[in-house]
Amino acid sequence: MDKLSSGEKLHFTLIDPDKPGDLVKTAERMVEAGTDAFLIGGSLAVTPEEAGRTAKVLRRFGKPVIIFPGNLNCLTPEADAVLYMTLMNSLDPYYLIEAQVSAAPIIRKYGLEVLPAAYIVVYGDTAVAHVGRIHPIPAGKPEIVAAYALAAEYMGMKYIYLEAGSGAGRPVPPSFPQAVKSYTGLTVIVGGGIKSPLIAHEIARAGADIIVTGTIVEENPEAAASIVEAVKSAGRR
Ligand code: 1GP
Repeated sequence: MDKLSSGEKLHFTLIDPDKPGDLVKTAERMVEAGTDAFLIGGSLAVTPEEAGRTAKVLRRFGKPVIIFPGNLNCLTPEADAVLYMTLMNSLDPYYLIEAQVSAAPIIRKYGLEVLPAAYIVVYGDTAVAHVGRIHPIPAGKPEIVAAYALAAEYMGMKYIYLEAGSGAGRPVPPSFPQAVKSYTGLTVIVGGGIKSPLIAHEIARAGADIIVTGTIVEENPEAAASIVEAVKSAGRR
Protein backbone atom coordinates (compact mmCIF):
# COMPACT_ATOMS: atom_id res chain seq x y z
CA MET A 1 0.00 0.00 0.00
CA ASP A 2 3.08 2.27 -0.18
CA LYS A 3 1.77 3.63 -3.46
CA LEU A 4 -1.14 5.24 -1.61
CA SER A 5 1.12 7.58 0.33
CA SER A 6 2.46 8.97 -2.94
CA GLY A 7 -1.08 9.89 -4.00
CA GLU A 8 -1.47 7.06 -6.49
CA LYS A 9 -4.94 5.58 -6.83
CA LEU A 10 -5.19 1.81 -6.71
CA HIS A 11 -7.38 -0.68 -8.50
CA PHE A 12 -8.28 -4.06 -7.03
CA THR A 13 -9.71 -6.91 -9.09
CA LEU A 14 -12.40 -8.93 -7.33
CA ILE A 15 -12.59 -12.61 -8.19
CA ASP A 16 -15.44 -14.77 -6.95
CA PRO A 17 -13.94 -18.25 -6.28
CA ASP A 18 -17.39 -19.74 -6.92
CA LYS A 19 -17.32 -18.58 -10.56
CA PRO A 20 -13.71 -17.72 -11.45
CA GLY A 21 -14.17 -18.19 -15.23
CA ASP A 22 -10.84 -18.46 -17.05
CA LEU A 23 -8.88 -17.39 -14.02
CA VAL A 24 -5.40 -17.36 -15.54
CA LYS A 25 -6.50 -15.41 -18.61
CA THR A 26 -8.41 -12.88 -16.52
CA ALA A 27 -5.54 -12.43 -14.07
CA GLU A 28 -3.02 -11.99 -16.88
CA ARG A 29 -5.14 -9.31 -18.55
CA MET A 30 -5.76 -7.40 -15.32
CA VAL A 31 -2.11 -7.49 -14.26
CA GLU A 32 -1.11 -6.27 -17.70
CA ALA A 33 -3.65 -3.43 -17.33
CA GLY A 34 -2.02 -2.42 -14.03
CA THR A 35 -4.35 -3.73 -11.32
CA ASP A 36 -2.67 -3.57 -7.90
CA ALA A 37 -4.13 -6.53 -6.02
CA PHE A 38 -6.67 -9.33 -6.15
CA LEU A 39 -9.59 -9.59 -3.77
CA ILE A 40 -11.15 -13.02 -3.45
CA GLY A 41 -14.60 -13.55 -1.98
CA GLY A 42 -18.33 -13.75 -2.50
CA SER A 43 -21.54 -13.56 -0.47
CA LEU A 44 -22.72 -17.07 -1.32
CA ALA A 45 -21.51 -20.56 -2.23
CA VAL A 46 -17.72 -20.22 -1.82
CA THR A 47 -16.10 -23.34 -0.35
CA PRO A 48 -12.76 -23.12 1.52
CA GLU A 49 -11.28 -25.38 -1.20
CA GLU A 50 -12.36 -22.97 -3.95
CA ALA A 51 -10.97 -20.01 -2.01
CA GLY A 52 -7.66 -21.83 -1.51
CA ARG A 53 -7.40 -22.95 -5.12
CA THR A 54 -8.17 -19.45 -6.41
CA ALA A 55 -5.66 -17.78 -4.08
CA LYS A 56 -2.96 -20.23 -5.06
CA VAL A 57 -3.38 -19.50 -8.77
CA LEU A 58 -3.56 -15.72 -8.26
CA ARG A 59 -0.44 -15.58 -6.09
CA ARG A 60 1.62 -16.61 -9.11
CA PHE A 61 0.98 -13.16 -10.61
CA GLY A 62 3.05 -11.35 -7.99
CA LYS A 63 0.24 -9.11 -6.69
CA PRO A 64 -1.17 -9.26 -3.15
CA VAL A 65 -4.09 -11.67 -2.76
CA ILE A 66 -6.50 -10.36 -0.14
CA ILE A 67 -9.49 -12.24 1.22
CA PHE A 68 -12.71 -10.22 1.05
CA PRO A 69 -14.79 -12.55 3.17
CA GLY A 70 -18.53 -13.01 2.78
CA ASN A 71 -18.17 -15.39 5.69
CA LEU A 72 -15.70 -17.77 7.35
CA ASN A 73 -15.83 -20.13 4.38
CA CYS A 74 -13.72 -17.66 2.37
CA LEU A 75 -10.74 -17.93 4.73
CA THR A 76 -7.69 -19.70 3.35
CA PRO A 77 -4.00 -19.80 4.33
CA GLU A 78 -3.11 -19.50 0.63
CA ALA A 79 -3.83 -15.72 0.62
CA ASP A 80 -1.56 -12.90 1.84
CA ALA A 81 -4.02 -10.85 3.87
CA VAL A 82 -7.64 -10.51 4.94
CA LEU A 83 -9.92 -7.50 5.00
CA TYR A 84 -11.02 -7.92 8.61
CA MET A 85 -14.38 -6.26 8.23
CA THR A 86 -17.16 -5.15 10.50
CA LEU A 87 -20.41 -4.63 8.62
CA MET A 88 -21.08 -1.36 10.42
CA ASN A 89 -24.67 -0.89 9.23
CA SER A 90 -25.84 -4.45 9.76
CA LEU A 91 -28.70 -5.13 12.16
CA ASP A 92 -27.33 -8.58 12.88
CA PRO A 93 -24.82 -9.15 15.72
CA TYR A 94 -23.30 -11.95 13.66
CA TYR A 95 -21.92 -9.47 11.10
CA LEU A 96 -21.05 -6.88 13.73
CA ILE A 97 -18.93 -9.04 16.04
CA GLU A 98 -19.70 -12.77 16.09
CA ALA A 99 -18.15 -13.67 12.73
CA GLN A 100 -15.05 -11.64 13.64
CA VAL A 101 -14.65 -13.54 16.92
CA SER A 102 -15.05 -16.90 15.18
CA ALA A 103 -12.59 -15.87 12.47
CA ALA A 104 -9.86 -14.39 14.69
CA PRO A 105 -8.21 -17.64 15.90
CA ILE A 106 -8.34 -19.08 12.38
CA ILE A 107 -6.72 -15.96 10.90
CA ARG A 108 -3.98 -16.21 13.51
CA LYS A 109 -3.40 -19.87 12.72
CA TYR A 110 -3.20 -19.09 8.99
CA GLY A 111 -0.73 -16.22 9.61
CA LEU A 112 -2.68 -13.79 7.41
CA GLU A 113 -1.93 -10.06 7.50
CA VAL A 114 -4.97 -8.29 8.96
CA LEU A 115 -6.39 -5.13 7.35
CA PRO A 116 -8.96 -3.75 9.82
CA ALA A 117 -11.88 -2.34 7.85
CA ALA A 118 -15.31 -0.84 8.29
CA TYR A 119 -17.71 -2.20 5.70
CA ILE A 120 -20.72 -0.09 4.75
CA VAL A 121 -23.33 -1.51 2.40
CA VAL A 122 -25.22 1.45 1.00
CA TYR A 123 -28.25 0.10 -0.87
CA GLY A 124 -30.87 -2.36 0.37
CA ASP A 125 -31.64 -4.29 -2.82
CA THR A 126 -28.50 -6.38 -3.38
CA ALA A 127 -27.35 -9.87 -2.39
CA VAL A 128 -24.87 -8.54 0.16
CA ALA A 129 -27.59 -6.34 1.70
CA HIS A 130 -29.90 -9.31 2.06
CA VAL A 131 -27.27 -11.66 3.47
CA GLY A 132 -25.84 -8.99 5.79
CA ARG A 133 -29.26 -7.74 7.02
CA ILE A 134 -28.27 -4.14 6.46
CA HIS A 135 -29.90 -0.83 7.27
CA PRO A 136 -29.47 1.16 4.01
CA ILE A 137 -27.93 4.63 3.85
CA PRO A 138 -29.97 7.34 2.04
CA ALA A 139 -28.05 8.30 -1.13
CA GLY A 140 -28.49 12.03 -0.43
CA LYS A 141 -27.04 11.87 3.08
CA PRO A 142 -23.22 11.78 2.95
CA GLU A 143 -23.14 13.09 6.51
CA ILE A 144 -24.44 9.72 7.71
CA VAL A 145 -21.55 7.94 6.00
CA ALA A 146 -19.16 10.49 7.50
CA ALA A 147 -20.49 9.62 10.98
CA TYR A 148 -19.90 5.90 10.35
CA ALA A 149 -16.41 6.69 9.09
CA LEU A 150 -15.55 8.76 12.14
CA ALA A 151 -16.81 5.98 14.40
CA ALA A 152 -14.64 3.50 12.49
CA GLU A 153 -11.59 5.71 12.86
CA TYR A 154 -12.21 6.23 16.58
CA MET A 155 -12.45 2.45 16.94
CA GLY A 156 -9.01 2.09 15.36
CA MET A 157 -9.93 0.79 11.93
CA LYS A 158 -7.68 1.79 9.02
CA TYR A 159 -9.85 1.15 5.98
CA ILE A 160 -13.44 1.83 5.02
CA TYR A 161 -15.12 -0.04 2.20
CA LEU A 162 -18.13 1.76 0.71
CA GLU A 163 -20.13 -0.94 -1.04
CA ALA A 164 -22.98 -0.53 -3.52
CA GLY A 165 -23.26 -4.33 -3.88
CA SER A 166 -21.92 -6.59 -6.59
CA GLY A 167 -23.71 -5.89 -9.86
CA ALA A 168 -25.61 -2.96 -8.31
CA GLY A 169 -27.60 -0.81 -10.74
CA ARG A 170 -25.87 2.31 -9.45
CA PRO A 171 -22.51 2.85 -7.77
CA VAL A 172 -21.92 4.61 -4.46
CA PRO A 173 -22.52 8.39 -4.86
CA PRO A 174 -19.18 10.29 -5.20
CA SER A 175 -20.30 12.51 -2.29
CA PHE A 176 -19.77 9.50 0.03
CA PRO A 177 -15.99 9.01 -0.43
CA GLN A 178 -15.70 12.81 -0.50
CA ALA A 179 -17.39 13.07 2.92
CA VAL A 180 -15.25 10.30 4.41
CA LYS A 181 -12.06 11.94 3.15
CA SER A 182 -12.97 15.32 4.57
CA TYR A 183 -13.65 13.90 8.06
CA THR A 184 -11.12 11.06 8.45
CA GLY A 185 -7.72 9.74 7.46
CA LEU A 186 -9.12 6.33 6.57
CA THR A 187 -8.10 4.63 3.35
CA VAL A 188 -11.28 4.62 1.28
CA ILE A 189 -12.19 1.61 -0.83
CA VAL A 190 -15.22 1.87 -3.14
CA GLY A 191 -16.85 -0.94 -5.08
CA GLY A 192 -20.09 -2.22 -6.54
CA GLY A 193 -21.74 -1.32 -9.84
CA ILE A 194 -18.66 0.42 -11.31
CA LYS A 195 -18.83 -0.39 -15.00
CA SER A 196 -17.41 2.62 -16.83
CA PRO A 197 -14.05 4.42 -16.81
CA LEU A 198 -15.86 7.74 -16.37
CA ILE A 199 -17.62 6.67 -13.17
CA ALA A 200 -14.44 5.06 -11.81
CA HIS A 201 -12.51 8.26 -12.50
CA GLU A 202 -15.20 10.41 -10.88
CA ILE A 203 -15.33 8.29 -7.71
CA ALA A 204 -11.53 8.21 -7.45
CA ARG A 205 -11.31 11.97 -7.93
CA ALA A 206 -13.98 12.42 -5.25
CA GLY A 207 -11.77 10.69 -2.69
CA ALA A 208 -11.69 6.92 -3.18
CA ASP A 209 -8.15 5.62 -2.75
CA ILE A 210 -8.96 2.17 -4.09
CA ILE A 211 -11.56 1.18 -6.69
CA VAL A 212 -12.79 -2.41 -6.83
CA THR A 213 -14.38 -4.03 -9.84
CA GLY A 214 -15.71 -7.57 -10.08
CA THR A 215 -18.68 -8.01 -12.42
CA ILE A 216 -17.15 -6.04 -15.31
CA VAL A 217 -13.97 -8.12 -15.03
CA GLU A 218 -16.07 -11.24 -15.65
CA GLU A 219 -18.28 -9.64 -18.31
CA ASN A 220 -15.83 -7.55 -20.29
CA PRO A 221 -12.10 -7.69 -19.40
CA GLU A 222 -11.26 -4.98 -21.95
CA ALA A 223 -13.68 -2.54 -20.30
CA ALA A 224 -12.19 -3.52 -16.92
CA ALA A 225 -8.71 -2.75 -18.25
CA SER A 226 -9.82 0.75 -19.28
CA ILE A 227 -11.26 1.26 -15.80
CA VAL A 228 -7.79 0.56 -14.35
CA GLU A 229 -6.35 3.26 -16.61
CA ALA A 230 -9.09 5.72 -15.55
CA VAL A 231 -8.38 5.04 -11.86
CA LYS A 232 -4.65 5.57 -12.37
CA SER A 233 -5.22 8.83 -14.25
CA ALA A 234 -7.34 10.15 -11.35
CA GLY A 235 -4.26 9.91 -9.11
CA ARG A 236 -2.00 11.88 -11.43
CA ARG A 237 -1.58 15.53 -10.63
C1 1GP B 1 -18.62 -6.30 -4.75
O1 1GP B 1 -17.68 -4.13 -4.57
C2 1GP B 1 -17.55 -5.36 -5.21
O2 1GP B 1 -18.49 -6.63 -3.43
C3 1GP B 1 -17.50 -5.27 -6.71
O3 1GP B 1 -18.76 -5.05 -7.27
O4 1GP B 1 -19.10 -6.83 -8.97
O5 1GP B 1 -20.37 -4.68 -9.13
O6 1GP B 1 -17.92 -4.75 -9.62
P1 1GP B 1 -19.04 -5.33 -8.85
